[in-house]
Amino acid sequence: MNEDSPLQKLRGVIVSGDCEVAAKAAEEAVRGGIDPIEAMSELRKAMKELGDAFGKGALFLTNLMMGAEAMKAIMEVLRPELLKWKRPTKTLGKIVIGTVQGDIHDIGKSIVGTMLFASGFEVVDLGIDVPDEVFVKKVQEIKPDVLGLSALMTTTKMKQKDVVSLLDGHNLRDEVKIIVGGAAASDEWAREIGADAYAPDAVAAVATVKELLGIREA
Ligand code: B1M
Repeated sequence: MNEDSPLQKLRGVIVSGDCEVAAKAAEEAVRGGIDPIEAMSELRKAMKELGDAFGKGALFLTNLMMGAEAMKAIMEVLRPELLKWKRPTKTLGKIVIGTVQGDIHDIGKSIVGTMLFASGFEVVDLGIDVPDEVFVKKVQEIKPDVLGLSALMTTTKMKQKDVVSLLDGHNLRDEVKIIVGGAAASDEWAREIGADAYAPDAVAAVATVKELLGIREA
């Protein structure tokens, strides 16, 4: 990738963690006609590299936090671009989504929610660190077509399993499709815990939800 390309600049600001520069670089990239989906995919790689460096002890938690803030600043600019896709059609279905208990990672989950909304779904985002019982309560109250559980850590992915079991215990498992995602999840994990599907990223999440609901439109 060209070092001066808008995408490369955005990757650079994730590493430097400067929010102001991040927002300006994102605005410049949008003016230059950047593809927001491609940008999100590249920036996710940059976030992963940051996380890997942190995991190896080469970066501090502060670097991770600053990178996350820069990513959020970029998302504030890219989100309206994604929402431009939204067509005023009747809703394709209701989705309840949240990050499981004990986990405060919300960037990826929010991107998934935005993409689903932009694709025509009604989305209720329960936020982060959502207790198992709240997911169950919201399934009872809202009666969504799909419940989305995000988990980024190996420790918190167990909560995806707990929520599936709790829904089962309330005889609600057959009332809702369940999709899991986040860095800790996988296809195999989804099968193991009795979820209906796993999606590796936001684009796949939209396609998977449509598939689960038998929606064939493009
Ligand atoms: Co954290 N963190 N973090 N962190 N952090 C990870 C996850 C980690 C892999 C980094 C590392 O050490 N290599 C590691 C977990 C290790 C493990 O369990 N194996 C880790 C750790 C250890 C921690 C702390 C414990 C650190 C500490 O305090 N010592 C702590 C935990 C806090 C807690 O949750 N209780 C912590 C804190 C933080 C910050 C606050 C600094 C910050 C989060 C800020 C925020 O979200 N508001 C942060 C960040 C930024 C990361 C990394 C670097 C990046 C995550 C991210 O935003 N990626 C992450 C490294 C990594 O992911 N490899 C890491 C960008 C985002 C667009 O991608 O979230 O993957 P992602 O979402 C994608 C897909 O996964 C998918 O679609 C999204 C868009 O394409 N997807 C779904 C996500 N949810 C989905 C749901 C779906 C479908 C698809 O359906 C429902």
